[in-house]
Amino acid sequence: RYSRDELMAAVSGQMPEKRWKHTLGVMETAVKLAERFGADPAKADLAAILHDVAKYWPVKDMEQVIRDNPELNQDLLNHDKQLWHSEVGALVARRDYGIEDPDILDAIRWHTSGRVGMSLLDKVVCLADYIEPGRDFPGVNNIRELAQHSLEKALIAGFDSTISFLLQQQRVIYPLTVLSRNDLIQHLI
Ligand code: DGI
Ligand code: FE
Ligand code: FE
Ligand code: FE
Repeated sequence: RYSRDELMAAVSGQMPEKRWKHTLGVMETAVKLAERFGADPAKADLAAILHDVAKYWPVKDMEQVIRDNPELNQDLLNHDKQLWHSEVGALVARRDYGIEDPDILDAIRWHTSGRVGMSLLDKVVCLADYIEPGRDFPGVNNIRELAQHSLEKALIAGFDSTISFLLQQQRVIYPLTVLSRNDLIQHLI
């Protein structure tokens, strides 16, 4: 059983200082968004601490975890390795760090691609990952402004920026990213 401090120490030891700084930014932002939009701030904090836990794992190790666990989306293996760390991270959070709360595990699992029918906590963590104070990409300030009043509109703008970037680079788009973005638009009121 890890305390929050032990969890932070264990996770920070698995990544370069720059990525840990990003994680601290996601924690701060996710808690604020949770308070603003009515998600559980304690769950947002824990999910943020762990969201990139597998980001620096060797590719072979991530691949093994995906192959050994048929409940993870095997289609990941046909797409960018950058997408693997979120589903792998959720498994690691449960297996190695004793996180059992399904809301927290889902928020970790879907923080990169989103999913169809994202929970409030999924949205908070995914958006915090886009707009934490250390992020600097074209359009990030517009997403930060949208996040003042609409979680969904901000997240759609986040996915749009990812998709536009991938299109511009003529890279493959992970279908679930598009499905998540469409689903958010279809549920806007
Ligand atoms: O782990 P982070 O860098 O904090 O952010 P993330 O978990 O959102 O990972 C985004 C990375 O995934 C980024 O390098 C772009 C890459 N990527 C490749 N194809 C796709 C993709 N991301 C999404 N959402 N959708 C894709 O199709
Ligand atoms: Fe990530
Ligand atoms: Fe993201
Ligand atoms: Fe991240």
